Amino acid sequence: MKNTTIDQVRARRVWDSRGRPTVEAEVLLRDGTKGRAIAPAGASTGSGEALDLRDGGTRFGGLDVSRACAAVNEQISPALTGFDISDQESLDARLVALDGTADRSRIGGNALVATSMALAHAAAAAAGRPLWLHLAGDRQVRLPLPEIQIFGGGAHAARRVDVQDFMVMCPAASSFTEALEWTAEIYLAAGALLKKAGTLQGVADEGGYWPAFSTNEQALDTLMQAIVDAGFHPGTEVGISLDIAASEFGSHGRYELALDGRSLDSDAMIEMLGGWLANYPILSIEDPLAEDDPEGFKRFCAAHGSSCQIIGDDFLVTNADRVRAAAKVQAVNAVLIKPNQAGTLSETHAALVAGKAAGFGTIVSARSGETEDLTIAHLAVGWNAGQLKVGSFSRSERMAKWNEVLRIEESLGKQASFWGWDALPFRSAQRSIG
Ligand code: 2PG
Ligand code: MG
Repeated sequence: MKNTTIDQVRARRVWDSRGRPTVEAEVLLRDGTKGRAIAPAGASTGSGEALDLRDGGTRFGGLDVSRACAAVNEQISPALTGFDISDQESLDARLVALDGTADRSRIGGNALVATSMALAHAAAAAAGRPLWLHLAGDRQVRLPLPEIQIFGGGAHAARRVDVQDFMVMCPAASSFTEALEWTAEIYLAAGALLKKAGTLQGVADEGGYWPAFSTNEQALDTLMQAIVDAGFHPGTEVGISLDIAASEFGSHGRYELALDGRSLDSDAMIEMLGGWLANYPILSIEDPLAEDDPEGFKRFCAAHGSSCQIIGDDFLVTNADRVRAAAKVQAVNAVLIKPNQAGTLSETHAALVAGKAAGFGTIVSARSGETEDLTIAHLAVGWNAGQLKVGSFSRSERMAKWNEVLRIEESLGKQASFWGWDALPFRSAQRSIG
C-alpha cells in the first residue's frame, strides 16, 4: 500500500527563459513519490494578477526569489505536511488561507503556483498516470487548437511595434500534429520574407521574429504573405490571432500607439481594430482594449463577437468571478487561463469552468517568462480546454510544450481527436462544451 501523505515541500531557485530567477517547488510523499514544478513570469501583467514575491534591492535587478523559496520551505511545507496528496482542492485552499491576502503578496504567487502545480504532479505520479490523464479521469478529451506566435512585439520586443503577439491558428488541420506542421511552414516562410527584406533580426521573448516593421499593419501584411507563401488559404485553412495587450499602451480611455504616433480614444481604437478585422482573416483577438475599459470591451464584443473570438487576459486575470461578470454583460466570448495569474490550480480550474459554463472559448496559456516546465501542456489536454497558447515555434521553453502535446496525441492513438474549429466560440453551433 502506497503512503501518499505529504512528507515535505521544498523550493529551490532556478532560472527562467529571460535569465531571471524563479521558484521551483518539489513535493515529496512519504513513499518517496515526487512532484516538481516551476513558476512562470509575465511581462505584460494585469493589475489584478497574483503578485510574485521578489526580494527587491539590486541583486538580479531586484528579481531574486529567496524570500519566496523561504516561504515554501518554512511556511508552506509545515502547513501541508501530514495531509494526503489526493485532494488538490483542499490543499490549494490551505495555501490560499496560509497566504491570507487578496493579491497573494505575503507568500507570493510564484511560491503558491509552483507548489500547487507540484502537488498535482505528485498526485499524478502517486496514481501512476501522466498528469493530463490524472486530470481528465474518465472524461473524453480532445487535443487543443494551438495559437502560435510568428512575430513578437509589445512588451516582449522593447515595444518595437504596439501589438504584442502576431499569431496563427490552423483550425482546418486534421490533428494537433498537422497544426504544428502547417505552423512550421509558416514560421519558415515568415523568416524567409524578413530575410529578403533585410529585416531578419533574431527573435523576441517568446521566440517570434523580432518585429522590424514601420506599422502594425505591415506586420499583418507580412503575416498574410507568409501564410500564402507556405501554401495555405488565409481564413479557410489558417487564421490570424492577435494579442493586442492594450493595457500596455492604454488607460483611462486613451490609447497611445507609439509606432505610428496615433493617440486614440476607445471608439477610435475599436474602429481601427474593426478595420483590421475587415481586412485580414483574424479569428481571435486578445485584450483589444485596456483592463480599465470594460465599456470598450462591451462595445467591441457587440460589434465583432459573432465573427471573432474576443479573449480577456489582463481584463479577467484567470478569476472565476470576473469571468462570470464579463459573461453577464457580454464583454468577451473567451478567457485566457494562466495558472500564475490565479495563484493555485484549483482557482485556475474554477476560472476555466466558469468560462465553459458561459460558452466561452478557453485558452490555457504560458507566460513570456517560461522554463522547461510542461504543466500547461497537461492542463490544456486534461482539462479539455480547447486551445493552447505557448508563444512561438522556436526556443526550447516553447517547443518543449508543443512537443509534450505531440507525445500525448501519440499516446492516444486512434482515440486522438483535435478540437480544430470547434474550439472557437463564434462557431458555437458546432461546438460541444465538455
Ligand atoms: C500574454 C502573455 C503571453 P505575458 O499577454 O498573453 O503572450 O504575455 O506573460 O508577458 O503576460
Ligand atoms: Mg495577453
